[in-house]
Amino acid sequence: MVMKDLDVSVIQTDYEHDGVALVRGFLSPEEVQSIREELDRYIREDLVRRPADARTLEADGKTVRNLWRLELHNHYFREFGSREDLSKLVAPLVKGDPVLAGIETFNKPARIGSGVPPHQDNAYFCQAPPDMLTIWIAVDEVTTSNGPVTYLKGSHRLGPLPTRPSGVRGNSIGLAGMPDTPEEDLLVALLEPGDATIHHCNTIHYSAPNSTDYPRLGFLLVFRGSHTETDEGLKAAYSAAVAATPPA
Ligand SMILES: O=C(O)CCC(=O)C(=O)O
Repeated sequence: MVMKDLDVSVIQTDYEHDGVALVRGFLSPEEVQSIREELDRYIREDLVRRPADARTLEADGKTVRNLWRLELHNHYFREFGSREDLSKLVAPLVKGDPVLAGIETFNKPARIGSGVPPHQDNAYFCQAPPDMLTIWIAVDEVTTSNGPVTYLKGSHRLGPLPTRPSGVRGNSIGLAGMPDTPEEDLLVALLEPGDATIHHCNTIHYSAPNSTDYPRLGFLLVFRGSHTETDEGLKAAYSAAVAATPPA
């Protein structure tokens, strides 16, 4: 990422107004390649020695749907998440000192990649105030047919909405209902490798299964402001949902 080439004020304006900012060329092709190689190596060589909840598998029982907590399980990704340029970009968005809260993947493998039900991330993160975000970086090209993430622009202003357990492994809690949204308020994130979105933890989003022959790997970094605290009400709903459908 070359900070000086990113229009930080546009990112900030879009993020605050829409709850999601689209950033073209967030990472260079070399950075994307390096992430891809380390993910491949980690899955091939290390994952077997990590706890079961370091990943969620697809319905075939062997293909990775998600990797979780890479900042704990892998040195390369821990270092990546502590990059100063990231921290500088994120600080005004989380309204405080950024704390790295998670590094994960949504692999959406070819043909069997499952869908993600509509949700607000803060139903999982359970933080108050909701000064928390996700940077979603495309490792593969994201097309209309391999399961792009769709965001409801402005939905971060709705606050926490009613939830229900979804029964989906890796995404155990979803929205109880979807607000009516005009087409023009949907952002379908069609991305080239290295492009990214940055979304607020109350922005509603979802993605369809991948029935194409092309994988759609997303690499995610989650940050919060150091001032946020766990909201016990949100936590109780999340704990019940994740107990009903554990990630592994
Ligand atoms: O990658 C996806 O399909 C879903 C991503 C997601 O739920 C998230 O970024 O919080």
